[in-house]
Amino acid sequence: MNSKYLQKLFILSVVLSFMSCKVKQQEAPVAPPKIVEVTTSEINEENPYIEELKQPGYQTNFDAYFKSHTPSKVEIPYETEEEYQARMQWWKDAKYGMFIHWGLYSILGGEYNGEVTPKIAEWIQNTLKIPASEYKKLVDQFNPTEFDADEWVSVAKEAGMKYMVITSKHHDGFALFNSKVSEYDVMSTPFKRDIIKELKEACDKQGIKFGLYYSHAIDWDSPNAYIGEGQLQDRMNLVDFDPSTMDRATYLKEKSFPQLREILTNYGTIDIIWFDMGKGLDNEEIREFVKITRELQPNIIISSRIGDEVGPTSLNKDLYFDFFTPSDNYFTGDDLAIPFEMAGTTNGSWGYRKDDTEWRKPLFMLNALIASASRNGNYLLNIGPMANGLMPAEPVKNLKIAGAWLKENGASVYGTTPSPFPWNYDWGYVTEKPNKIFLNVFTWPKNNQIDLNGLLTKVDKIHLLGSTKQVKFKQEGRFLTIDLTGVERKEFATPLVVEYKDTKLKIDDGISQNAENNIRLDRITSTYLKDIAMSSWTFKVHTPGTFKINIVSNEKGNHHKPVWTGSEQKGSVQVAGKIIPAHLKRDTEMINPTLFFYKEIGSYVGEIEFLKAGTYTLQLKGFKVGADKWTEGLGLERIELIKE
Ligand code: JFZ
Repeated sequence: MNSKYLQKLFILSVVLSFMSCKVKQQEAPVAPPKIVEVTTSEINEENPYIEELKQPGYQTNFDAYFKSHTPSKVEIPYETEEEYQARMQWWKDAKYGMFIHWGLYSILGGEYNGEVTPKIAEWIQNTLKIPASEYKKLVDQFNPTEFDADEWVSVAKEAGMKYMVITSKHHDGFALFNSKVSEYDVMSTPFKRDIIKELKEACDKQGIKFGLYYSHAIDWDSPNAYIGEGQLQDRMNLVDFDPSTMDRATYLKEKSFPQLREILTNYGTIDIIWFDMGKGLDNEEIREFVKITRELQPNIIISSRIGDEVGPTSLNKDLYFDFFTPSDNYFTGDDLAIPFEMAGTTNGSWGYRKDDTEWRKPLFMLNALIASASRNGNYLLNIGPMANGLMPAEPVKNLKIAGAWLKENGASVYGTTPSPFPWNYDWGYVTEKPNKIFLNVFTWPKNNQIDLNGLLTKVDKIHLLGSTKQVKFKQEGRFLTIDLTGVERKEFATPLVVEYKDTKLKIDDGISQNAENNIRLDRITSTYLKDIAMSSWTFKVHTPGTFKINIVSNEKGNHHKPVWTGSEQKGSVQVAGKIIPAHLKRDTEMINPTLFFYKEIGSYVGEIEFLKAGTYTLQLKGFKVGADKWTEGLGLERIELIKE
């Protein structure tokens, strides 16, 4: 799923670190894995962890769930599949949007009375347990005299973004729009200007689609915004209100539903409604939100966080949403039957945070965007403007740099469909348009050669996007190799256009060795049996030999405190009649170019010899795999078989 920066270096370092046994100073030297010879019948033995997996509380695997249960479209009773696709078309073509988190919390910038919040800035009221009566005093300070809607929209435009989604009301309950329903709104501030109205007009003027975030379930200003028991309690305002007397029906009736009506009535067409943190609402309540939304804005696009924010629980027959919102800042690369939108931050917070200057670079922005596009997803990149109405300068600069690349090379991103290949490549990402595929090369191959195994369609010509100069290539069977010698290399990514005359692209989707004889087994090409925690791949070997086995997995969890769960499970790799114990260690670490906060960990587990050409099956057994950052299990990316 990710372009592999330093891929070669990575492989080299795996090999070197293993050879020199210098994995980590603190740890004991690595003993060579014990390889057990078994007969074929033994390979299908019961998984040793099966009992553990049967324990109550074991979660359904997220990815397995999607692969087997996602219907081909979101089932909204009032429209056909074709109507759904037509309604989604602009959004699917757009690929890239600007998220804006702005509100009273922007005044605090992550600090209240000298105390710095340890969590995301817009949660400060909740995290630092600020009483509502105190927090509300910020209303008198909200006076963003520098705010200029046209300026914000032109930043989005220059960044190459096609839509904007802004917090009309976040969890604190404060509305950035003129609300008759609640006085806790922008009209009660010294500023007294309807920010939503101004932004909507500016977006219309500059041709940017306009969406609204609305915190429909959480509201720290309402004495009745009850969410639920257990961990969900933390999402409520327990400083001022007592959950035992909260009545959610009253909150919904008095604030959430009527405010939703306001924002969907008073500003003309709203293109997206970004509900968030809907976990805790029941199906009837969610249905009511859908009903109001569709009644007032029939063509609007609804986020999946109208229900449970990450999950499978809302994916039943009563689907209420149009696109899936995975966990923030996390890209799983799953090929879902419905499009997804990865929401990400430019630093570590959504709302403005003055102490966080670790800004995402243009390369990361482009990487996340194009990785998403190649797997049927959009990228909604956030910016948290300051209380004076200006956006922080550095992320704006970075957005514009990425935007300049898009201006020149955007044809390889906008309006494309996802990669036709089920697997990923080391050098970058594939997108498609009629009669052509685009290869965005992020990692320039050391040998100047691009491997595109799997393509059967006869290629007509290959050229750099925006140039007619032909690039040399060789096509033999399923192997297309492109010679990059002398090809102009662009900053960040170099988009190549592979053109063909066939109307339909022919792909050999069987996994095989690549042009360098290595084998790449991506998680997204695996068959995963969650009950026995087994991932398996079947692939062809045409050039036999000895291969090093390297398991690559991602850190996961909270982006401020990523964890790596690789060492928590024990299992084995079974391939070519051998069982190789797999006790994963942090042998190598590299930056995951798409995940930003989360490192990619390489674990060397041993080697395997394929004596002759043929079809083989590799099974990774004993590892629960949960690709999403909150699901339990290994954040498996891929297994690499590197030919010696
Ligand atoms: C939610 C909000 O609480 C947050 O303030 C921000 O608006 C963000 C866009 O959405 O936070 C979440 C919701 C879901 C996950 C993480 C943060 N998640 O599933 O990983």
